[in-house]
Amino acid sequence: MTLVMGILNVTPDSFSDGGEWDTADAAIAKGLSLAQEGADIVDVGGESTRPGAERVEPGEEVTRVLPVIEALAGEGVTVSVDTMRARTARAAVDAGARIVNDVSGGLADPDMARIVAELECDYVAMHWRAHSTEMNEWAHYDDVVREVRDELAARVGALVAAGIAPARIILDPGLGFAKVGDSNWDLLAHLDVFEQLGAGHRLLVGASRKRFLGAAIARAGEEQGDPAPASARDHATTAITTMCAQQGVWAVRVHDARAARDAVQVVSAWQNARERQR
Ligand code: PMM
Repeated sequence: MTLVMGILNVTPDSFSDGGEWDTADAAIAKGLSLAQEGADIVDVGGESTRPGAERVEPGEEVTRVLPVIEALAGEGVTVSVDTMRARTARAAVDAGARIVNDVSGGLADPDMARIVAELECDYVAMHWRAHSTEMNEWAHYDDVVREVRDELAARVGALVAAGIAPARIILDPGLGFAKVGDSNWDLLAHLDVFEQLGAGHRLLVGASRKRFLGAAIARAGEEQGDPAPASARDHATTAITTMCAQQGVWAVRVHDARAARDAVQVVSAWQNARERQR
């Protein structure tokens, strides 16, 4: 069954939930409620990656996430840390995180692959081309599916060469990261291409509340202006979760854990009925 990764951004500026959980106590309470609502994993991040975001000081990033990770792991929650920095990854795993979720797939920090190999934890390698301040300048593709596949394959090669076990690597097409408009739909419509990459890597999809969903559900007349705001994109997100679960995606990264959990269970009930008929 597809796992639900609940998003916990301990940042003042994330694009859709920034500023809500920027004290440790509020973030811990939110993390526990995500788990209670059905998140199998809680993804704790201390650095916003929304388009245009500036980087956070490394010390500040660790200060934001560490107490939250320690407390959630102490309560038995499976925690991933959303970071591009090897130093943060190491501190987080020492504090109880079990998965390193690196939106740069190891490109932002030359030490990341080696440290993750040493930590022997699971590692999400997302497709990435550039930091948030310039990523939209890198959003041109002749064939987005082929290029993202090839670039992810190159990352897998480098990660495995650095000593990370292939079974530890989870791949993510990186929706919204150096991708605009239909590129995101092209990737979603061809997820099978990524499943076929190398040694049967698990797949993670992060579509929650992203801009391309807002554009897809915009009502007549809104297309030219602001697409549906982030807060109005949860039903669209759940539709994506349903499609991902149907395709056997390993996990979806979402803000609304309960809705995702419901969708995953509905797909599972449907698939079980199919099996019974065989
Ligand atoms: N998206 C965001 C942050 N981290 N991690 C992975 N693996 N995949 C994603 O798509 C992803 C991510 C940006 O969204 P947010 O600001 O709502 O956290």
